[in-house]
Amino acid sequence: MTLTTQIANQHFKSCLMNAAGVHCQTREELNEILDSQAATFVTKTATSQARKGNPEPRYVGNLHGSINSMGLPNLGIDYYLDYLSELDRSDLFLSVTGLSKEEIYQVLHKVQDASFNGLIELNLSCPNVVGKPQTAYDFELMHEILIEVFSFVNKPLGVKLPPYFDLVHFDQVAAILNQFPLSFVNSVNSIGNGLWIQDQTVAIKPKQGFGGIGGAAIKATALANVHAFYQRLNDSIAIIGTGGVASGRDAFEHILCGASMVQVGTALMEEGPQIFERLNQELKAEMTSYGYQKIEDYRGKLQYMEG
Ligand code: RRO
Repeated sequence: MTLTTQIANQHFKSCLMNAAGVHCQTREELNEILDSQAATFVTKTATSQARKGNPEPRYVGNLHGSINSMGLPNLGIDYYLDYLSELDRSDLFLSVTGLSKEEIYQVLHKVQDASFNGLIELNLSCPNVVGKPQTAYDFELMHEILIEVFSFVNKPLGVKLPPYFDLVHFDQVAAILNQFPLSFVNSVNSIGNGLWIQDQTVAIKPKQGFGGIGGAAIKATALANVHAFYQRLNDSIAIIGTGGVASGRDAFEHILCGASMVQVGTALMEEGPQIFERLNQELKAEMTSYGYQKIEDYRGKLQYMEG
């Protein structure tokens, strides 16, 4: 029995890791993920300069779901590149973005020129920056950004996408993504601009309470996005499944839908890095009950009903 998996020629001892934004802002938090039974880590999404993010409270959650409007708090791209160059490992993920396309290019030029030799996750789907739309909902802009990015980045790079809800949108997005040598696509980021109400008041302060929804509440949407892209993307583009994973069974379903790696956000926030021990054990038990020995025995083999 093994949970090993592969993305962009990198081998991982497990298929479970953190989702960007959760337990990954400081080197101390990232070290704790490395010390856990997670396969690897992805950093908090880094911008060109450090950011404090939105006013608090900006996250509320439990095991049923979460709402956040963190506003991209991070220590700046130089901090993460320094830390990653000390680690000098090719199996770590660095998440990056910018508040404009020019900033995205600036950050990625730095990453391309740095000694970093891991995987880049380009976040095109942050829902929480005041006045900034989610890039990946503007298909023309996303296309333009990817043309420029792949003109100078030759390190393994994938994109973090927001959830889509219409089958035509999956067709349109996949037609764009298939034009590029992407190493992976990560579906999904939080569902943007939900509202969570406690008593008579919004649960978080920024943006009059509007924020990204995560956790169990979004699992069905996440599974649909993973499978829709699995059906449409070139085989060379791996899929990372994110959304609503709090048990081994949840991870099993993401893999059945086509995910090669599964990320954990809300449940990691609630339980801490020891969650990976439980999830690895539960996923192995789920696989044993179906007679599967490895991820590739069932990845993408979701069954449909006849007729
Ligand atoms: O920092 C955030 O507010 C945030 C980001 Br960058 C993201 O990509 N997804 C999210 O739910 N929150």
